[in-house]
Parts: sequence; C-alpha cells; structure tokens
Amino acid sequence: MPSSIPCSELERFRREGFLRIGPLVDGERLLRMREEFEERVRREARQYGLPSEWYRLSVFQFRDLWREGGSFLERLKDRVVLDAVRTLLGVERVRLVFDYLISKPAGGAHVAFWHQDAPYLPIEPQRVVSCWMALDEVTRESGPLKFVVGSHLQGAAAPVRHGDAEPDFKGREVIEATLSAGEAVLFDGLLWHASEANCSKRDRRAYATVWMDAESRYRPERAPEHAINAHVRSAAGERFDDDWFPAFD
Ligand SMILES: O=C(O)CCC(=O)C(=O)O
Repeated sequence: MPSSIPCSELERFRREGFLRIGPLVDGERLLRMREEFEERVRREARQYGLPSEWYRLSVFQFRDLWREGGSFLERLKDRVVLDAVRTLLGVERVRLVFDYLISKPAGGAHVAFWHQDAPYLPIEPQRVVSCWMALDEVTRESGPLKFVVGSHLQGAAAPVRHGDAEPDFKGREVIEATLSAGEAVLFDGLLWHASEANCSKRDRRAYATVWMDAESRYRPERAPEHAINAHVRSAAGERFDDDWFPAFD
C-alpha cells in the first residue's frame, strides 16, 4: 500500500496517538473555505430568524459541510489525507464517518471537555482516525486541541457525559497542538483530547473529517443518540453502503 508517511512517523503515531501534517491547502483555498463557512452561518441564521452575529458566537459545531459541494467536498478527496488515513488505520479503503467544522470565534466561550471520539460512534470496530485542519492560526491563547500523549493505548472508556467528573491525567504528558492555518493534526479516535476557550482576539475555526475502515459495520445500539444515525440506510450489522458515507481507495 503506497504511503506518504515515513515509517518513523507511523511508529510515532502508534506510540503517541497523533501526527501533524501539512500545510494541506494554500492561502487562496483557505480564504474560500472560510468564506463558504461564513456564508453557511449567515444562511442558517436567516433560516432560524436569528441575528447572524449572535448565531456565529453561539453555535460552535456545523456538520456535513461536504454535502454542499465546494471546497469542503474537495477536501474529502485530498490524496495526502486519504493515503495517510489508510496507512494509520492499516486498511485498503477508508470511509467518511462525518465531517464538521468547529467554530471558536474571538470572545466565544466554547470549551471541549476531555473525551475520546470513538466511544460515541455507532460503528464496529470503534476505530477511527480524524483529520483536524486549522482554518486559522491556532496559538496557545486561541484554544488549541490538547492531547494526552499515548492515552489511546489505554483503550476505550465509557463515553463521558455532561456533569461526569473530569478524568485525572496528573503526571501524564499533555501537548497543545498549535498550528499554522492550513496545517492539520491526525489523531486516533481513542486519544483523550480537549480544548479551552478562545482567549485571543482572532477566530479559531477548524475543519475535521472522521474516517473508518470502509468495511466497518453499523452498530446503532452502541450510540443510539449520534447524529449520523439519521442518515444511515443500512441495517444493523451491515456496512455503511450509501452516499452519506463515501468510501475511497
Ligand atoms: O476543536 C476543538 O476545540 C475540539 C474538537 C474536538 O473535541 C473533537 O474534534 O472531538
């Protein structure tokens, strides 16, 4: 299987659970992605009859951007990302689980509590790799992703629910993924991660795609509340063979 990831980096990913790549896009493409996203914010705010600036400050996660075509659809087909994800998952074909944009505007209060992504997903095996790409520079002040290095090796914990006690990572190495706009970090779905509020004067937007083995099966009972359930047409135990979950070699 051809791979753009050197063996040493692959070893590092296995050990640490994440890997930086990129820049994946140039300045012009970044501008287009930001503009397409801002247009979506304005459109949704209009649909709900809400002031667009209020909506922009309040809503932090937007899903299924690739379905609108344009730059986000283009991102799904990026060979660098597809090859990397295939290599990291150790499979021939990968399938999109879902995409999302996390918006942390300057002055917004959104915080992501410590969690792993895979235990929230209605799939088997619960093994995914995410590609989280910075649309703006991510600094220590703007609420970077924080990872507990190597924590994916502990395996899956029960999903963290609102109000649960914070897990204790005392004595563990935690890194902050500061990135230039257009750079990305690939991370294992079992890696514990979190992010603080954006305390800078600039927006911190990021676009993420979550990938599974194309052979993975639908297991609704594992995550009956997950938003992707609304789009699955396969029966429990089958592959995700429909157009909301495109597969790539
Ligand atoms: O972008 C962030 O600040 C948090 C993202 C996150 O927790 C996730 O992608 O699972």
